[in-house]
Amino acid sequence: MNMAGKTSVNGESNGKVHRKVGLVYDETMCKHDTPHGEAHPERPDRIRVIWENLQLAGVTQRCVVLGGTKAEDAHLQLVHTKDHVNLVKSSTNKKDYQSDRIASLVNSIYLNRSTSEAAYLAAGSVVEVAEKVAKGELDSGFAIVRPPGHHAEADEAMGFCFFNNVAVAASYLLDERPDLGVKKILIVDWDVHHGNGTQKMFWEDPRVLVFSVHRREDGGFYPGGDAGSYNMVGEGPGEGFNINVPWEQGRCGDADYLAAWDHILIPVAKEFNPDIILLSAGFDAAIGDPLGGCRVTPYGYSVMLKKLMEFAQGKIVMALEGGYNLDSIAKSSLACVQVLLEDNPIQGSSEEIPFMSTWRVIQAVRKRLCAYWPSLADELSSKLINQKTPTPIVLTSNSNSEAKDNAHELLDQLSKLNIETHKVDTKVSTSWRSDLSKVDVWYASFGSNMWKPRFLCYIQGGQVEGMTKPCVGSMDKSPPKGITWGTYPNRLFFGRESTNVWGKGGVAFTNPLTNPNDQTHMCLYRITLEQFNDVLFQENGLNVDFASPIFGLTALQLVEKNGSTPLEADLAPWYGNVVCLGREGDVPILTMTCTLSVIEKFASGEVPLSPPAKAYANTLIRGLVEGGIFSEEEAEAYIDDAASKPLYINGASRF
Ligand code: X5A
Ligand code: ZN
Repeated sequence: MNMAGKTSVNGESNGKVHRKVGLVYDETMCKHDTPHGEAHPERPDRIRVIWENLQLAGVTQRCVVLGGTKAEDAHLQLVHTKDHVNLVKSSTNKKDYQSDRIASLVNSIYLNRSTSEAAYLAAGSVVEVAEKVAKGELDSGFAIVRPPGHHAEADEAMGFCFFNNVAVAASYLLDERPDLGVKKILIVDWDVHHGNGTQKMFWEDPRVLVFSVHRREDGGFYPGGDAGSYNMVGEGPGEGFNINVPWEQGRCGDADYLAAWDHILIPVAKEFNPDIILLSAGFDAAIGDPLGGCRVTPYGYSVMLKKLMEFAQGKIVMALEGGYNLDSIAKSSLACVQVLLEDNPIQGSSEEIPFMSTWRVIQAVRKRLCAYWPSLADELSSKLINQKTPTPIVLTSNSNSEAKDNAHELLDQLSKLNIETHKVDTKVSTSWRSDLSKVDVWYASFGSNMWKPRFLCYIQGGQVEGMTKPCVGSMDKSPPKGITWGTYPNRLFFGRESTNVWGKGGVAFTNPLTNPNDQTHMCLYRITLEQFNDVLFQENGLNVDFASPIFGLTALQLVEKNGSTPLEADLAPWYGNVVCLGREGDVPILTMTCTLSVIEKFASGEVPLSPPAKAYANTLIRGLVEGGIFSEEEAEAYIDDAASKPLYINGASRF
């Protein structure tokens, strides 16, 4: 990259005026960590890699670099209770950070003695940048902060968040700085998780339009429940000023996000006409993110941001929220800062088209909100929602074309990323089905599938008692060719908070690692490898019309050789690991459970262990009883035991 001739700070070079972009980075925020160095995705390196990548790309010299500023209690108390502020503040003096284990399991929070300082710095730094942008000292800015903020509620830390950094900054501008003339604020939250805290804080406030696009899956995705639904539009004077775009599935990418921009956010932003935009910029919808399971590319983020720069004279304050793939967050952040710096048209294209479910969500949101925002009232054209080829991305840009060299730099970098973004499920299914229909496997089930009528839902389609929705079934609806039972030296346990099919409560997993003291009873169904794929698709909440199998012949060979094979992580976030338990005749016995890295997360509490809900547990008990394995009492005791024992790894308890 050619830095010659470019001066720092609002520099003029080659006759071109850069925008003045502020960056906050403060190493002190890296000191917030797990109490004993346990692995956690919200880790110190997140902000380090973002910063280092910006330095490497030479963009920090062209920005105004600010150190962190601690928030004032009075400002935190604009959105938080006094008790909450004091609780976070006093956490510095705790003797035993491990004692917060219970809170951490329920709320996805950990603490150490630097947590309070980092949380004050994160909130204060966003306030500082927001103030400078509102004043006009900066055109825009990016606060590279942690811990994140958007899950934090008035009186509660949750989802790795302590203070709601963006909400504090918004309230500060509106309530403490009337002199700056900020009367209307648009908060855009593109973190993959719903910004529940921000939504609550401005629920009745028409001065703040809160827009959140997030993966929701009917409440099954964190933070869960109804809060992220598109029906949550605000109340009282704030009615219509809260907009949720809740994805029904993972794997959403550039095309899905840009469709939400073009058909919801941008028209509403035009009507609302904000004085400033605060961006809850989590990068956990990025491709490769271990928690998000979506596929937004740096290019996608840059286009989303560019489209926002048409409002509020480009006064945008970005604040980091989530984002857990270090490589993805570093690249996405750089792409965004380059957009903030350079008033260039962005070119590029995407091979993607939005999912059908994306159009369904967008239409539902438009319908729910069109009474408040007339530009949402028109029906979307059927040509658009049934498109088979991507729509070119068109940007209305107010920029001139002098800055070509910079545009080329950006494009150059983006093209080097070489990220695979095609969507497998939009294609017609092909010959893989007939190939895999010729191979038999034993599918070993240890959860609800032990009850035959429930398992048959995956083959023939349908819904049994306790299920909240039906399964579509396998393409090949022939019944299993055999049924038998086996007991394996693996640890059965229950985890995660809820599922699509069973609602609230944990579901069954088995540890892929064996231990002679453990026992999981399993019901084995002899089915074809094609059907096994359809079970895998359905277990992971995917459609069954994939162009390729999720577990093909090569994977089968691998699993027989290695004992287990992880599946493509963002396709199979739940049962992402196929394990070979042995053979019955010449037919391999396969089960599906989580990966070892998810086992670690269960053991560390990052992903919760939680007991099964009644309806789900009953299904397992029925399976065990009708299979002749246990009496009802024995089956209950077996389930209770699995649900209450702590999870050990390598013989050592992590708790
Ligand atoms: C800020 C953020 C995610 C919390 C996930 C908890 N939080 N399982 O991305
Ligand atoms: Zn997030």
